[in-house]
Amino acid sequence: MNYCTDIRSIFNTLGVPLPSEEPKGFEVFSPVDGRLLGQVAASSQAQVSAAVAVAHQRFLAWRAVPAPKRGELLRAFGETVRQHKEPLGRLITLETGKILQEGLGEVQEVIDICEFALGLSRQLYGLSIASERPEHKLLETWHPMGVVGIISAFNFPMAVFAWNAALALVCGNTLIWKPSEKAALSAMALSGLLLQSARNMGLDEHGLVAVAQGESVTGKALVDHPDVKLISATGSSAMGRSVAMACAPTFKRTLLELGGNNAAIVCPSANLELVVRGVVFSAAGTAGQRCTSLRRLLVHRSVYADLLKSLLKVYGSLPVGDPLKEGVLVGPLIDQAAFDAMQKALKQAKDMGATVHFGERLTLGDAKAFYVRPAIVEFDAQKGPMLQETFAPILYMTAYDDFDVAIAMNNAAAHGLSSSVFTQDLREAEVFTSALGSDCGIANVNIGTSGAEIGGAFGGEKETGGGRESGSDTWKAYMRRATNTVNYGTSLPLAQGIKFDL
Ligand code: UN1
Repeated sequence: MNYCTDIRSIFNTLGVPLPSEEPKGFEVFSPVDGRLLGQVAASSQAQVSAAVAVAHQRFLAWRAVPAPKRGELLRAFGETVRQHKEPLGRLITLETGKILQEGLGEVQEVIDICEFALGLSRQLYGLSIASERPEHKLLETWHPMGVVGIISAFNFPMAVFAWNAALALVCGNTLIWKPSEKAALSAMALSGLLLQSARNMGLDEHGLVAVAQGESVTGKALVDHPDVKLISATGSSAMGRSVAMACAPTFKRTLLELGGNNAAIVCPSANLELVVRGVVFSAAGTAGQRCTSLRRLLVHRSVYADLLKSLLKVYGSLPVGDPLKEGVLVGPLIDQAAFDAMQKALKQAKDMGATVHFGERLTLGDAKAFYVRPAIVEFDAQKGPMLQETFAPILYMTAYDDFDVAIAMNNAAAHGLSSSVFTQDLREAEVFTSALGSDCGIANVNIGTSGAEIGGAFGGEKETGGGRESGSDTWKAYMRRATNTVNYGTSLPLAQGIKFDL
């Protein structure tokens, strides 16, 4: 049996076939109870190469399809995903351990970006610019790039692919997707639905999207292939660095959305009830395994004790457990490595004199499932593990006295993804979101650091990689820009007034 019953029944409902023969690949386990979900065949380098060749051929035709027609594929795909929201959300939960509500929320992101891409398919516009020459027209036109390689992480196994795929397809590109080997089944399901949508519309689905399964060596085959024109990668900064270095010699385009060590500043005027809700969702939600998870809480000394008391009370009784069960708010960590990294950071903090609350393993279910009570760690200053991103539910807390110092502390992290300020003081809110404030790609006011909508550009600065995905004008990253100067006169005046008479 290659796949467990739950997985077979989900794929059955979706109408996506599972490979029938015994794949000799890697195993995918559920963090929920440690059980084997399935075995997936890893793609060889030759298979990746062959898939890129097919995707390149398909691109040559796809780029000629009018963008609003390409948009219809995203409309169909979005509708199919909407119909299957529940089993898809369940699959995400089984494979990543995030609670079902969050699994469903992730599927909603897929639906939302498809709708966004459909609208966008009629708005891929360029500029017309005043030419300095008589009877000349100066234009910007946007064109598809070719095969786009998408590398995604385990923690958002569907939404991150969809942000990239929806825009890249509407822009006229074709795709090869290298998902995390920990979330291989979500990738099979979602890519299967995309192909199914294309087929149902009477489109040739071959080459529109292919999945390259496996570990980083599979990703490398994709990154190194000369016919892959853009690599959009989501994951750790270490992974992003190796992608960037591999792409540098040929100047291959990259779009990097890497980690975050996100902070929130709590000011004296903040509504503490709202702070607690925002902080707990961002810090403990998804078991601290979002790139946008809140990791550092910088609290004005005047409200520190009150806030700590409320947070300890909530953390002490947070429902941790089976993520499919209603009422549970925190599921398991993805695997033992995540648990070990968390315990290592907590030990390091303790050794440095920090006060550690909670963070212990909870014995729920199988020995191979890693459930923890999210931790709160009090430091007297920002230091040690507080300045590292540990992909686990650890909330570091420290007090500040001066708002400008708090902003400097926010900006002292190596990453620059998300940040927020909780305040009722207009000046503090404005400063935080101004050039003098947060240096992150996301700077929020009176909400947590996680849970962004798809309509905005998503990504960040510094070791977060600089790329932007999802909404706003990020579609431009999936196209190449051409400047066109058209002479509709009968003479040849040169720019800058240069005389070059023959
Ligand atoms: C991620 O963790 O890689 O803003 C993406 C959020 C989600 C996406 C997170 N919409 O938290």
